[in-house]
Amino acid sequence: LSGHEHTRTGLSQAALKQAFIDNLFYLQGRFPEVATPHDFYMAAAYTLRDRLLDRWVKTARSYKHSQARTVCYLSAEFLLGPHLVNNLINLGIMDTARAAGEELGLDLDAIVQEEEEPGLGNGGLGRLAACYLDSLATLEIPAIGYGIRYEFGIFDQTIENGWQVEHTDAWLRNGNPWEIYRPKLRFPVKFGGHTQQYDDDGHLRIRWIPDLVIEGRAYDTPILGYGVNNANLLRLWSAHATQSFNFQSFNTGDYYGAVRAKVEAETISKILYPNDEPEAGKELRLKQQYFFVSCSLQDMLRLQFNTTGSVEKFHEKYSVQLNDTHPAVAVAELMRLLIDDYKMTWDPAWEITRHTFGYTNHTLLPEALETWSVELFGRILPRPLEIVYEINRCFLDEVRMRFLGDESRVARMSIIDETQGRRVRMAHLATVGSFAVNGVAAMHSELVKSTILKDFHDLWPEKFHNVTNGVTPRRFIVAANPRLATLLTERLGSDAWVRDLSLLRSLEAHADDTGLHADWQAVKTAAKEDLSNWLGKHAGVTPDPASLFDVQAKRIHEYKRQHLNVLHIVTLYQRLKANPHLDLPPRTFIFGGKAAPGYFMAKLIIKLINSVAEVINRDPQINGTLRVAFMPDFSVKNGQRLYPAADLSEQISLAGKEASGTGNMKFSMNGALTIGTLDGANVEIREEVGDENFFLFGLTAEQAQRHQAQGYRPWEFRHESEELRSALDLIDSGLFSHGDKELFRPLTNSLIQYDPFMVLADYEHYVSRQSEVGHAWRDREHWNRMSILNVARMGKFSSDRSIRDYCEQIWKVQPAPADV
Ligand code: 26Q
Repeated sequence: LSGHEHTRTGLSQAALKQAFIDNLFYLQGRFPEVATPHDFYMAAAYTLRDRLLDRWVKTARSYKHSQARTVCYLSAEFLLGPHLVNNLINLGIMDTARAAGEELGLDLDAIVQEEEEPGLGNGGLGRLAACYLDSLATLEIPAIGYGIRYEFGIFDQTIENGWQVEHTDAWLRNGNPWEIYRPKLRFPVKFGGHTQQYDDDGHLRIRWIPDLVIEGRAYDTPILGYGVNNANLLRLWSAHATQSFNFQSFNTGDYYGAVRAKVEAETISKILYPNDEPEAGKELRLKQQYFFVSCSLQDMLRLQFNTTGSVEKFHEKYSVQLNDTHPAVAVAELMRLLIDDYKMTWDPAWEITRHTFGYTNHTLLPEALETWSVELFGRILPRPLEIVYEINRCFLDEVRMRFLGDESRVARMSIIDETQGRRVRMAHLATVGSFAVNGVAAMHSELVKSTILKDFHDLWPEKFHNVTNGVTPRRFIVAANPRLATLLTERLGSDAWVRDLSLLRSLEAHADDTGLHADWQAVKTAAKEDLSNWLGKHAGVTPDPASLFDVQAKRIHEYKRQHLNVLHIVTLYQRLKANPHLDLPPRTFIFGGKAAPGYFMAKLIIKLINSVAEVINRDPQINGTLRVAFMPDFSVKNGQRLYPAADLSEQISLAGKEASGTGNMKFSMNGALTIGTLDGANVEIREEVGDENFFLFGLTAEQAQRHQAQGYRPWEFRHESEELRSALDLIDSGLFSHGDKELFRPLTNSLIQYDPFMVLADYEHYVSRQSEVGHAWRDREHWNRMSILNVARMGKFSSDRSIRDYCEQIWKVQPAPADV
């Protein structure tokens, strides 16, 4: 090791190798000869961690000195994906680490594969939070992510007999080298009980007497930016019984009571709810939300108080973003902390609060708007409920003043919905308590203003913004598709595109370069071979890499319309059976995605996909022209296998239902063409890549709405299309279910009678667009050109652009480079 280089911080091959061997010995207690793959992984992780900590400590010092304004991103989910590979990339030592490994006879890729990913999220919303952490650090923005350290993340999925089976995700079982436990950072959180007034030196104040106090403990994970020294903080809270509570019970002899209380307390951060829609009345979920919000706000207030001696300028120090309504109780909690703990009066507390929060909406589906019954809310959080009432009283006075005599508007806008029992509308609380509200794609933001929050837009038009989602190219190109990354860097003459994705635009000039075409196709084929081998081992299907890989990977939901995709597959199957000489290009249909464990229809869709796969894949007449594969356990890690290998990306939700989508961006960045509706960010992707490089189909949101309003009659579409009728009939015939004609009836019946997401209305257009996809695929040169242009024009969809938008439009924060 050269003199100035330190084993714990150096980035040279020699330093990495030395650190790795040291860590293997001193942390895992192993010589290389007897170490397991897991030991190697841990040694590598600790080697990286030391390097992160060095930057992290220095970043914290820089931020403190510069007194920088700080973004706090509050999210019930952070779907981080594996850390090791991302940290290697962001430190810029991928190649050095690989060489260091080779010196020791170790394969870095195998070590990377050992990592168990933290699956602390359901899907898009949680993954978005993780992309934003990466971009915040890369852009050198002082930021803290706050969330919950779930002991069990999203379940692992296997497929058994075609059905989804859920398994607990014990991601912490082998330890987590990326986090640091902060035993001194703990905050009490109250639950239940009642409130009482008391006289505090002539001031009338409220005291909350809880019947349970739980302690939140901090676990910190450093989040390093790409090619910079800034490392930000992700702080996740874990719930524990307070010591005093514990001893109290113990002293009175109630040992079992004490243990029960401990178990009850720890339940709060035990498990991530595996639904990506609210489930009604789940008390534990409300406790989780309040728990992490209260800890996070106490943490911020403490810091502010300790550094400035007051909390009066809290909103100047912090910009707090609410990732959907899950943390919206923060509006009431900040008021409570300012008034009850920091002894402020209502008006100044409200001034601070309404200048602190921004709220991001992620859904328009009415059934996915979060509400809590007043009864439950008040039982768990009596003091916050009083504050919600008071916020609402002041707010409704403002509405009445502005819209004289319009009591129906007052009822519509109230934070308390009185129409279906009394319920707290979390989106209204978030909107009233925030200085900015944004949707996650241009079209979605417009729909927010014209539908669910229309009344609020009438009142405060200037509050409403759009920030189109983005994804990090570090994970979704560099880590997921190293071959493509190498090719791009080679062709552009520099890797600057990794931090400025708009630079990919210069590829446009090479869109017809035959040399590039050959390399492009080789990169894609290699990724398809990798995926094919993986599917062979884990899905029992080994697709032909020469076939068109047609991929739909996302949570299983009726609005996302995986069943529309299935109807197309069944249609092709019938065409081929009727005409065995039909000249169809070979296609492999690949699905991936989890269903909420209680969502019957979604689980039936998984069963249908696997049942159709079973029949088609072993039909000798089909002879491999069509193949269907279900990738089990779609996760961040498995997504990284999928995106690089896709030729075609399925983004086929009913227009107006998908707020943004982010998978659409990940596929496109990796050279897949999109077949999609005018929904969410598809609209903007099509705008960027050009209509001629995008397979558009389907109703517009407006048309869909009009149809619904005029009385949509799905059965008419069934009558009018011979092919649609026979596809539905074939599913009902029992062919795919070993003769069981009833198995899929709930699905086909729902389609024919109600079809809430207008699958049948869009079927014909979808199928005909799919034929055009087939034709386009035959002209491989033209296809490659379209694929290159897709990648070249994806600059807008880097999460760096999204974060810049948030910084400028909403948070008003500036970069603060960390000095080393
Ligand atoms: C709420 C209350 C109780 C239980 C569960 C929930 C819950 C959990 C997760 C509600 C919603 C979610 C997740 C929603 C989500 O992932 N939405 C997606 O967000 C993406 C990022 O903005 C968008 O791209 C997708 O369009 C949107 O569906």
